[in-house]
Amino acid sequence: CQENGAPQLDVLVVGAGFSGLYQLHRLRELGLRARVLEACEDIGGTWYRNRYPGARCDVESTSYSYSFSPELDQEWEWSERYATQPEILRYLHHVADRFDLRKDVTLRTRVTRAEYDESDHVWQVTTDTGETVTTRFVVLATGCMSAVKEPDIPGADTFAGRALHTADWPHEGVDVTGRQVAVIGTGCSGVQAIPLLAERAAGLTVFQRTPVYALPALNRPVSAAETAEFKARYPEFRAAQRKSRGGTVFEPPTRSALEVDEAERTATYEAGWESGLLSGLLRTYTDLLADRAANETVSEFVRSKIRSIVTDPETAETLSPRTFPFGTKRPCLDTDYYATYNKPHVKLVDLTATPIVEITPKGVRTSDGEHPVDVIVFATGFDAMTGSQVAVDIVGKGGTTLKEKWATGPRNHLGLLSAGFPNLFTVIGPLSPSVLSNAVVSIEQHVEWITDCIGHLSRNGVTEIDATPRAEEEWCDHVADLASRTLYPDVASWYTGANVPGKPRVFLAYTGGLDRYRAECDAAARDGYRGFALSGTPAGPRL
Ligand code: NA7
Repeated sequence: CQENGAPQLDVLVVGAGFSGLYQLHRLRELGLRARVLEACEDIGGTWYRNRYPGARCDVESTSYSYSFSPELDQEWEWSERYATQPEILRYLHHVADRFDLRKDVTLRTRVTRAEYDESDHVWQVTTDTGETVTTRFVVLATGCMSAVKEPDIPGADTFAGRALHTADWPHEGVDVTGRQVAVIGTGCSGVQAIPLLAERAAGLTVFQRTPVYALPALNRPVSAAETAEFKARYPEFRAAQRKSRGGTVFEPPTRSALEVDEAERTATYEAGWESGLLSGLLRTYTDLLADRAANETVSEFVRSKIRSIVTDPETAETLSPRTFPFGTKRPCLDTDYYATYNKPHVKLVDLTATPIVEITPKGVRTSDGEHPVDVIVFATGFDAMTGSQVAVDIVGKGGTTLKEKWATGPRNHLGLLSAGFPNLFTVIGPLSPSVLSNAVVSIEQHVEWITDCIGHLSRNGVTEIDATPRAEEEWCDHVADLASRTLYPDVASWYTGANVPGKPRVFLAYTGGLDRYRAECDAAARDGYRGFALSGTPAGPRL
């Protein structure tokens, strides 16, 4: 209950995945009243919901894990180079138990609305369980890939068999043994699921609209000796990770792909391919994401690999991306993806030649006929980056909703606060490096900045922080300017919002690197939260 006009909570955190759990831990250290609301039945966020066969991280486990606790680094052991979804979920449960986080997490509670009270500088938050909470600050830890993109295909609800989305897979699993299975979508989720579904299904038909570039993961168990060796250098590794450009540690390239001869380039790409790393190829030359001719050298290298793995030349060609440069849509890390198409019971349907007309009760109808199946797996992706935020009815100053404000694309300052929506922070949201970096490293950077900020405001009696319109405009221009120097914005992808019909076409991430971004955020804080208007008692610095 509220006493003397004080809000019930200092901070309400929305979402109990990697972001929300760490945010709660940090806020506790400040001695603040913080609580997490989570829509799902359990903690884990992305790693709770994406339980499809083959779901695993495509960043190495030792790197895709929290760095804030040296003790945690020492006690946790990863069993594989790339952890599976169940192992990552076990890790998050371990973290929740170890730091006693669960008691402040309320599950099965979806935040549906948040309205800012301009006179009291608090948010009134409403949930689908009928609860209303008054809180000074809100942190949206709702994830970049949590708003599922429902299949925009006519008749999708008429299918008489089993229909599933990769991001909403049943806990008990789905046995496809002996069944005819369709997969629609060949992004990272489809690429991971297809080889495993093919192992059990009697027949697998993959409906591909756009082929992807997939690189071999070369996943393997981690030996006890490797674990011991890694643990010994964890402190040094974590420090380097924090300083890095994308949250993974490597020596940045210094040369253009066009500066070297073909033999040298091919040898370099071979080494990148054999590294089993998502960025193994992109880290070879400076201009792969900035120059089409340079990029074509690596794009063609991957196509040559596809041709060397897939035995049927026509299938190999259909699987070869030709409409966008390598890396401008998110590459995938695979285990046996291309080789799966060599199996006689696996069929590839090229939707550019024969588009889907509708889903029928029996299966999928394309322009050349019906494909009867027992199970349809929609691997159709997400309303990425902004979907989970605009799904909440967020009402800011003057009664404007975030959805209205972002109708032509997201706007905020430093990816952290959107002008007119004070005291509402976002973790790894749009216009931050988020999806172009190791997400956990970005999450820690955001959470730590937000925690320091809230601590500063609390200590100084400041009750409201808002992005200034001018700083916001400059930030949006800066993000767009950096993106315009790359090949990213011209490509239809979820990075540009192009995968969701009607979504404005804006490049959604900061391409300047996590190191530079971190420096910009730190400098703003150091300069008394430059670019933000602080008010309350006593009034804080203003722009
Ligand atoms: P993605 O990468 O958005 O992939 C979705 C796939 O589904 C992609 O191949 C789409 O083709 C395809 N798609 C979407 N709608 C349709 C329709 N209506 N018909 C046919 N095909 C369709 O999502 P993922 O879940 O695989 O991966 C998301 C991210 O999660 C991933 O990048 C990692 O960061 C983790 P399109 O390319 O739009 O032609």
